[in-house]
Amino acid sequence: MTPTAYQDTFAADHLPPRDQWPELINVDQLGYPEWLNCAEELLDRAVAEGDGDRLVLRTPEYSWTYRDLAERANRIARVLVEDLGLKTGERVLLHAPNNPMLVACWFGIIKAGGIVVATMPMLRARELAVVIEKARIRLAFFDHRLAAEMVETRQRTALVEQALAYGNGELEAGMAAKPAEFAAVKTHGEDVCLIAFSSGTTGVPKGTMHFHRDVLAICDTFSQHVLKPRRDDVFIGSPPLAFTFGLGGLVLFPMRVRAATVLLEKAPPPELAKAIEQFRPTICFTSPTGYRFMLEHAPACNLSSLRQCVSAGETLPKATSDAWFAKTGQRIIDGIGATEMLHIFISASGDEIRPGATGKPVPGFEARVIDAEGREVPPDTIGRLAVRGPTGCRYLADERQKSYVLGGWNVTGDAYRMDADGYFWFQARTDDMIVSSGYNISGPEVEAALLEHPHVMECAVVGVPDAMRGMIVKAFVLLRAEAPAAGAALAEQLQVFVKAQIAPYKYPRAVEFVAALPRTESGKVQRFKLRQAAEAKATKGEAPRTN
Ligand code: 3UK
Repeated sequence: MTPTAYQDTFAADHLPPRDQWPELINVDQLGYPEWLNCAEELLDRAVAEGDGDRLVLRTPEYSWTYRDLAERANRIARVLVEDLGLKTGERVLLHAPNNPMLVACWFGIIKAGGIVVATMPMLRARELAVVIEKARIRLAFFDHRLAAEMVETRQRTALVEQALAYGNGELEAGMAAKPAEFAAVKTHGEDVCLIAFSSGTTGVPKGTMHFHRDVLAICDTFSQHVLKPRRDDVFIGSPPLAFTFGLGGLVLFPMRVRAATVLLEKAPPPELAKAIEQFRPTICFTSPTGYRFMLEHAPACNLSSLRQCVSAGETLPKATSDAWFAKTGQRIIDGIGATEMLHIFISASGDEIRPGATGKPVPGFEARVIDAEGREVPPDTIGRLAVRGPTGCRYLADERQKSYVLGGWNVTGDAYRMDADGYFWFQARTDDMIVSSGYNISGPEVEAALLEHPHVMECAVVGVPDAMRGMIVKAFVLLRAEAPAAGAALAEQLQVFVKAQIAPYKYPRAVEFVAALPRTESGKVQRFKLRQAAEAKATKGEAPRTN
């Protein structure tokens, strides 16, 4: 049984059995005390150590200092404890775009000994209800502009007893009646403080449970050793704080070094590029698509303030890395992370970057490539990625724990190759590998080749059923604005181009031009949707075009 300081033991009671946990390594090296409240560590300590007047959160309209944030978090903690009867260990839902009050709620909940369950602002009532039921949530804070969705959510589930809106004065009125001080609840380093739902590309969402200690661990591994932020850095980026990529990159990493962060409620690439020009941040977190679209739609924007750019969520193709380098002189830091691991565990920065490769295990983590039986394979062999470190997968009451953790290693569902120098090269999601005429083909490798073509803006490559070959490679292509008209001639041009870049058997035998690719809220291409669409077409007797 995990030691817990909590009155409500739901989280501890629903951790997977110990023998299903991944092996946690290098925890002691992090040197954390046994009792630890991560909100106190990241926020109260900043104020206590004299950094209360430093700016921490900036928006296009206003800025908050560390003290402003701490005072708001304290008042929110008091509302939770004194008005809403929060028991320690209770889960609190957050539903809002990236803004300072969302961050204040995050810290308020954790200071009060609650557990944060943050949800992407675009989630609808049906999806919110699933999260609420799974994490047994009684209390919610939300941005008042999302009120309609919250009303509908509460019609679907009766669990939420109190939902307070902010931005319209409701939560603010409760806060105004409270003093600005609140002593953080003494929590254990292994108490759960965060349940992050995996964006997953398919299936029922999985809640991943993370400890107070884990929140600091991601700051003191990837951020400290690979990103290397400084006190005077200004962070910016697009991922929602409900996505742990965004939480780390836009809140935890800056605050660990007392830096500042620019929060944008909506950050599609053109807006992100404009905000970079306006705020002159030094560190940017976004997706590969974010970088590609910034180049396409904001070529004239001044991005010269950036000194570190981080990409995650999907593989960063060499073509994107090169194009960004040509425009900004910056090599993007690619990093693979997962909700289960909380943040990035393989990456590289500076001179260590090899464009096209993800990088090497982040200090504190170990990674290897394994075969179907779980044995490590020799270098340059494609297999399944397995990783372990101070953080790891602990699903909330989910059978899938047994398939994610094998022999103490976290198996992420990614096919990878490690080269002789120890660099890890992403191949595909394991279930996205295409087998055609007996060949194993990685969709993202074909995508990387297509992206080298000047007319290709975005693309996704999947396997679709084919009577002759079992499966054929099909590319869905989104063209650049200045590309010639979509049609058979251009499709053939792309096919010839791919054959010249990579082994010809990998070329897309079918090419379909599309106006957009289906994506998850965290920005990942939903290849299963493309496969389903292609299969539906095939069964309707509409054969995919083959050349
Ligand atoms: C894929 C990548 C290739 C990969 C995440 C940074 O993406 C994050 O978490 P999710 O749970 O998805 C995990 C899966 O996404 N992936 C992520 N990064 C890369 N594939 N190259 C990459 N650089 O399939 C992985 O298993 O949504 C990323 C930090 C925190 C995160 N939660």
